[in-house]
Amino acid sequence: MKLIIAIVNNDDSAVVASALTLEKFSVTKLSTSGGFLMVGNTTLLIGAEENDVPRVKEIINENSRKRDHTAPSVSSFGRGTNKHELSEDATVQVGGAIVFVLSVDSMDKY
Ligand code: 2BA
Repeated sequence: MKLIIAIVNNDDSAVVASALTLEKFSVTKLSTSGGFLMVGNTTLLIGAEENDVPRVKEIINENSRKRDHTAPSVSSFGRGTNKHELSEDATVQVGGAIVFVLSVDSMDKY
């Protein structure tokens, strides 16, 4: 069994999750934030059999768009919590999706 961790844009998360559940994959959505832009994104947890991993990745890829995002970046400039020090604008390409695949020893449901 594998655990797929997918970080997707908030605007894509409902479509990605729906597409996965339509094909009978189970999904857990977590509200998360990126450490660089400090804006919200969505992390999906998907437990799946190893032979289903390519299809899960395909669904995520088909439903995740790349976007340019311009925002004041905090952490990349090593600055802390003083808002007056924060902003130098950064434009970065975000996504489509960041996908990690981890091996899972077991999954139990009690
Ligand atoms: P953020 O950390 O907010 O990063 C947003 C985008 O900013 C990234 O898009 C990337 O284009 C850029 N970026 C991130 N860190 C950077 C840095 N140190 N210097 C310059 N540019 C940087 P994506 O690569 O598509 O990542 C989207 C989100 O996925 C990230 O949001 C973060 O939440 C997550 N992520 C990406 N790579 C990760 C990793 N290796 N480990 C954990 N989370 C990751």
